Amino acid sequence: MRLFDSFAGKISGIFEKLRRSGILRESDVDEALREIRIALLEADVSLSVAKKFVEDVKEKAIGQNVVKSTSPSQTITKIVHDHLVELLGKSTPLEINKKPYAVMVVGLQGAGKTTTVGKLASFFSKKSKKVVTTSTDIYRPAALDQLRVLSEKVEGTIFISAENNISKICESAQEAMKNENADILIVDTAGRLHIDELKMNELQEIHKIVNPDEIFLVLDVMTGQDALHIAGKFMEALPVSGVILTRTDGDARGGVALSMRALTGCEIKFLCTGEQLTDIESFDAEKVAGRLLGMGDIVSLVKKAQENFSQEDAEDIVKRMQEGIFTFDDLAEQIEKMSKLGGLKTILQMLPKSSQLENLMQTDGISDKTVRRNLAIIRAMTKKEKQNYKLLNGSRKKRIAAGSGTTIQEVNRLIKQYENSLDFFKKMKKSGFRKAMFSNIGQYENKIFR
Ligand SMILES: Nc1nc2c(ncn2[C@@H]2O[C@H](COP(=O)(O)OP(=O)(O)O)[C@@H](O)[C@H]2O)c(=O)[nH]1
Ligand SMILES: [Mg+2]
Repeated sequence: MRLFDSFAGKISGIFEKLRRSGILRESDVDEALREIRIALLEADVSLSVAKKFVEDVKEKAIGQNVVKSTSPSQTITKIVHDHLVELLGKSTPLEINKKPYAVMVVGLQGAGKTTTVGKLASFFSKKSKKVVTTSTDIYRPAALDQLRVLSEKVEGTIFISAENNISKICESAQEAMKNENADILIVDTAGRLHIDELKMNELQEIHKIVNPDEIFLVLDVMTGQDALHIAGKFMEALPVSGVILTRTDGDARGGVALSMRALTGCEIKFLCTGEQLTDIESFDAEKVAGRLLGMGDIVSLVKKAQENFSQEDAEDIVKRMQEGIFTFDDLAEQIEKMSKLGGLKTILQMLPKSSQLENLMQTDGISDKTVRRNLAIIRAMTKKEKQNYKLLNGSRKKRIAAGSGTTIQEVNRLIKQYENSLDFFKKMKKSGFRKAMFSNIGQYENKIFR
């Protein structure tokens, strides 16, 4: 997620400086607070919010007598962390175990509603929920197809459509919920390019029929401060229960996320980080605050890994390795799973900021491009070759390079990586596998991808 990158860089820089300086004077703290204020303003946080934030931190710092405390830089880091959590706002967990559970998704056209409905279906489906999706966007037939296609990609999710009548659509979906014994209903709605053109009464009608447990407002962070204005308008018309921010992978600054709670009172529920179905994460103020302060985000990485790798998968790999049948096909599958985690960039971003990792990315050319090329090489192999890499002689390598649009050097490098990962796996004891995979994912990555 790039949303907070620049802000996080500045904030963690400020604290690194404090940590390095050891003894803190009152003036050091003041200087840090001044820098935090500037960083907030540069992140597009409104002046009033930035001012209040710094004043609150200062008051707390004086109250706790930071300068005289045993570890001043830690104390001030903790204070700022806690205030960031408060600023971002903790969100109440969704009660998705309630059955039936219904969600309505609203927002302007192009904000990312339909994509988000697909992502939510995927998110709930991973929690073993059976989902029904439907769309009341009767004005654009393409919108219905878009949601149908997305829904088909999510296991166990059923897309329901009906004739061009909003109440009929909602009723059909509710009927399907019963007939299919489904858990969660997600209703997509029509948007408009501008808030003033929006048919609020239509949304209110849908709200009345569906009686959803949550109304999620989808906002594109690229719209900047305007998003706050849009949120205000929606909140006047509907009991919006949470905000979902999309395009956090773009180059928007973090202002919307940092000001949403303070200025609208509305909770942020999810962050969307790309166009793929898996590019969604629950919003966790503690985690974001940790990320902002350069504490990394191992927790969410591990969570994501656990969602995508099952215990059975892990055991299956171990078994195959022990039997000596971990093939290139298995490697390809592992690589694909890694890219499901959001690609290498995302994974590296979630790890604590460290120049070592950044250097690795730049100098060793670990990139999603390399991953794709490696997959192409594996796909260009014959079945026999995938099962027994020792068959790969010069002429076969040449054919594979030509077939995958890569070079012999790249083919050789992949074979070397494969041998390395065989080694790596062999060294792992069965019981330690899952632990090693999840707690040490960065290292695992390097073995697989280098
Ligand atoms: N990069 C990026 N693109 C997104 C994200 N969410 C949605 N999109 C894209 O935004 C465009 C509009 O999304 P759509 O769901 O059709 O918006 P709607 O009009 O609100 O239903 C599509 O091309 C999506 O792929 C996101 O989090 N990141
Ligand atoms: Mg749509």
